[in-house]
Amino acid sequence: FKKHQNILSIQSWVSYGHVGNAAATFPLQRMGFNVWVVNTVQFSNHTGYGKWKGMVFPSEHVREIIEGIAERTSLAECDAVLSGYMGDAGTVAAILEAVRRVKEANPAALYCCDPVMGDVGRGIFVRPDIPEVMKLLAVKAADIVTPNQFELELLTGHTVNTLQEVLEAVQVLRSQLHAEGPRIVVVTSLIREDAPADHIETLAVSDEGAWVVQTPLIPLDPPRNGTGDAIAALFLGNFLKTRNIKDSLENAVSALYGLLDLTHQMGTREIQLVAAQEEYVQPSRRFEAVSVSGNG
Ligand code: PXL
Repeated sequence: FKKHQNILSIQSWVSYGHVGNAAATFPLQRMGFNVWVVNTVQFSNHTGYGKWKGMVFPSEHVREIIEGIAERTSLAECDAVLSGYMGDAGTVAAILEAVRRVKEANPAALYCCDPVMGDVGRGIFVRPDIPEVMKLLAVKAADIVTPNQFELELLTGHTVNTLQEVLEAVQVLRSQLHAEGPRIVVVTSLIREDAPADHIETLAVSDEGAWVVQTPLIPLDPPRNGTGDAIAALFLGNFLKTRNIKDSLENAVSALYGLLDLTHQMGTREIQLVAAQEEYVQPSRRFEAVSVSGNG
């Protein structure tokens, strides 16, 4: 037997549809990970519908659940912490406390912060005090961050229209990450003026280099929520398995493409998270990452 790895995933929960933990947990489980799921909110559905029921959990609730986990098992068993949609700005402190405790018990554990704040076209969709704490606290503790293009601009204050500008903004962001970690930045939903217009890109940068994958733009109207949450989970899962940033990027992007292609074919408002399960382990179409440098 190879023992499974454990991921502590702290994000939103929705009952209907797939965003937050309801988008991240199943792909990770399908990949063979054990997920310790902690929910920051419980909503009926994602906020993209404009209406939802349910509540944001106070940060004490998040803290208490993590304390309960620590009473059952050693946090040394935790291989990574993944955070996403926070709900309440105070939740950041509870998450960082969890990251500190996990790393104390297991210094090799990674913290992957998906800085969920908004998207192009929709603007900021979290509480107005979240971006500040995300920038000042969460990102600084992170080993891996997975902003979309909008969030990269928000975190760095840089506008990014070209590959050169993206790489510059990524370096600014990387300099803010946890200094002892691998300092990986993954930029999702990247659309720049110096790339083919019918494609969308995902970029991954670490000390080892920078890689980009282009995938055909799938017409998703209305936009499908949860894709960012799914790719953050898929990247982290693949990185925990391979420790190779290029392979992880290719696997995660190929899996997400399969998921979105199926969703497009089925024509559903929600992503086809369950039906696409094979894509997470064996993507039907493989996309290759190419190495990029600062000069384009
Ligand atoms: O996909 C990000 C996200 C996560 N969680 C909740 C959301 C959204 C985006 O709409 O509403 C609850």
